[in-house]
Amino acid sequence: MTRLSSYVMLTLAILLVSAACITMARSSGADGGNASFDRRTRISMMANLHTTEIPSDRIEKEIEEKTGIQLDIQWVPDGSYDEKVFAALATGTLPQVLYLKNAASLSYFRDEIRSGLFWEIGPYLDGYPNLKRLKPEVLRNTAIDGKLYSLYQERALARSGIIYRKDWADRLGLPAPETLDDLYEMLKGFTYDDPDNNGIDDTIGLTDRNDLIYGAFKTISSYYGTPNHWGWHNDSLQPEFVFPQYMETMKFFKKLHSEGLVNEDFPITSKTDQQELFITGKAGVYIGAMGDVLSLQSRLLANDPEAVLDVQNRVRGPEGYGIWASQGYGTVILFPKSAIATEEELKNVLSFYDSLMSPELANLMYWGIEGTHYTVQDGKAVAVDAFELREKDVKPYQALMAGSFSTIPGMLEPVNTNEVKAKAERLIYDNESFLINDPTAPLESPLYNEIGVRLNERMRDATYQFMLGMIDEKGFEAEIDRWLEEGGSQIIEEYQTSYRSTVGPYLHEEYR
Ligand SMILES: [Ca+2]
Repeated sequence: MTRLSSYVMLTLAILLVSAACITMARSSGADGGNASFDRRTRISMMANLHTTEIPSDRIEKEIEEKTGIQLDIQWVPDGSYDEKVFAALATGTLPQVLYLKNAASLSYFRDEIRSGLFWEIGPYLDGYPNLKRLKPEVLRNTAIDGKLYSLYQERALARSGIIYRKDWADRLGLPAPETLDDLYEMLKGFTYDDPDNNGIDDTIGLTDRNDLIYGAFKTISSYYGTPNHWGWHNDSLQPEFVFPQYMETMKFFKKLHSEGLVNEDFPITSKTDQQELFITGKAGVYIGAMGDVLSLQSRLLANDPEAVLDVQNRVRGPEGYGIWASQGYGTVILFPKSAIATEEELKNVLSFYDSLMSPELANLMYWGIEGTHYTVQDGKAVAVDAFELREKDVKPYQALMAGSFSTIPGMLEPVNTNEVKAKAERLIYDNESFLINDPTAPLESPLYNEIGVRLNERMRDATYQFMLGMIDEKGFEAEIDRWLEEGGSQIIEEYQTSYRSTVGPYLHEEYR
């Protein structure tokens, strides 16, 4: 059974207990399969609706006017999106353009894509001035067997960094942490040197939570130069936890824990509780998504109007700078062969997407109509203060975009009135100059798909046990041996095979 069919079974099971499956197709000429459908001037698509209301067609009409293409958009609510896609697949009624629900959906579709249901578009991209700006490292992550079948919706590649109490650091004469030693000294000072100056021993350095990826661990591991999920060692792909840098990261956390510089129960702390320690002035360093600084700041200021926050991303480790990269896409856009019959039609659709990636149309889709949905101030966009209007007219169309700010020069940046949030945005962009990519993102291991999550849970537990001092290095190595025996060796072998068979235009040596 393919992954998709097992997923369909699961989805059908969910459907049986689901009371209603509502779709919101606005039938503005829903003649997708009709002979009168002019494939040169009409494009049909199925798109994910993240808002509760049926969108207005104001932006749609503008796009049609500027591109000369009539759109048939079938909006499907996010909650029933996958079911609707599977139904269309099963009944052979896919539109010309299919947006998947999210990045994870792509893995369910791998077998269907391999079987030839969708156009391979990689060879065409260079012919389009805007489409060819899509990033190779992100395209690579969406490729299947080294071939590219989709355009992507952009997401920032690396959001992580350090958010810290600038007022505390200034009081103790500590600089912004530029090395792991600086960071350690800051955590120590924030714990033992009364950074809030109340004469009471009531603060700690780091607040962390029960998450090795989105908590502090993975970001610190990047500073140590640990590979992102998997890495190369002696011409072999290996999981991150066999690398010495991973061990160094665990030792760093073990030290923080044994010296009381982090909340003692961080392996079981929720995100809410982690943030609570920060916004109540009990902890001075938060490591994770730097964009969180805006909400952390507003909640902290409510408790302590004198508090000052700052953000930092460039922390130099033994191997220089590094930060783990996400896959860089929110979802992908596929082109079903059942609805696009010829290469000429495919080129017509790609040409439409090339137009959508022009600054004029990208701003229209992202911001709306100037004067109605936004204004321009010093070359930046300010959204009008009319949330419901923007939700109804504009927000649904953002989900139709290919690319975004980093791939469309001339797209209007938002005016950011909050200084530290604006800095966080700049540092998120700066992170892109020293990314650590996951080399297995475009690869496949059938056994990993089957048992990888369970196998890795044991390594996650072993990681916490090491940091809490419950097992030592030998104990951790024993866990690695067990991991190898219970399937890890085969997973390594399968990734090797997958790598050898997919080296292609989107899998250059340079990504190693
Ligand atoms: Ca104190």
